[in-house]
Amino acid sequence: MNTQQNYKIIISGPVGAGKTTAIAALSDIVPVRTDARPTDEVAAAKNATTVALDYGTIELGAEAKVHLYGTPGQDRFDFMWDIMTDGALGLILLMNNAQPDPLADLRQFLSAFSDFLQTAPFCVGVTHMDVKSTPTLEDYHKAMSRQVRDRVVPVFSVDGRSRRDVNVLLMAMLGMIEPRILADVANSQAA
Ligand SMILES: Nc1nc2c(ncn2[C@@H]2O[C@H](COP(=O)(O)OP(=O)(O)O)[C@@H](O)[C@H]2O)c(=O)[nH]1
Ligand SMILES: [Mg+2]
Repeated sequence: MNTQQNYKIIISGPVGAGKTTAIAALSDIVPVRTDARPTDEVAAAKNATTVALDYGTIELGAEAKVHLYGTPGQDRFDFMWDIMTDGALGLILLMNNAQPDPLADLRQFLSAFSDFLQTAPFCVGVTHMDVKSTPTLEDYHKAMSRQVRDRVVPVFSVDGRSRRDVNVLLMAMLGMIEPRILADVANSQAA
């Protein structure tokens, strides 16, 4: 009998935030990517961007498996976000601090996912802080307090290329979904 728990988690955020990189850093399998050469305005910013989605999995001992789905960053794919959040347990938002107005980006993503976030837990990872140190994590907390009430949202500085950093984010997410799972992970790592 297969009693493995499956956790579907979504990673979203603007183009260039580090979603594809983060999933690749974490995934046990070769992540599925659908990067393609963009033909629009994004081409100026990046050579390859995710037009559909990224997918990776992480085994947590024998008991649990995380399925990570990265959304396409471009606005014109936002119809997919509703489809992707179906059955998802939580959302990780990656924000690129090197962008001109990352707090505005955050607000935009909070509105786009507002239905899902009414019930689902989420946390924020701020990437590219090595490139630009402001806004600070406190600025993110303040910016969110207007849109998100009655809950504390964890905000971390993460380098999307660092497995360790991204793992902290994932563990925070899992801890919000099901605190018990963190004890299981700790036990299986100690074994
Ligand atoms: N300097 C720096 N580069 C990063 C960081 N996180 C990701 N990157 C790089 O940013 C670029 C865009 O990342 P990508 O995963 O393609 O972003 P996506 O559009 O969200 O999927 C890649 O070259 C990454 O290696 C970070 O924290 N600092
Ligand atoms: Mg990508």
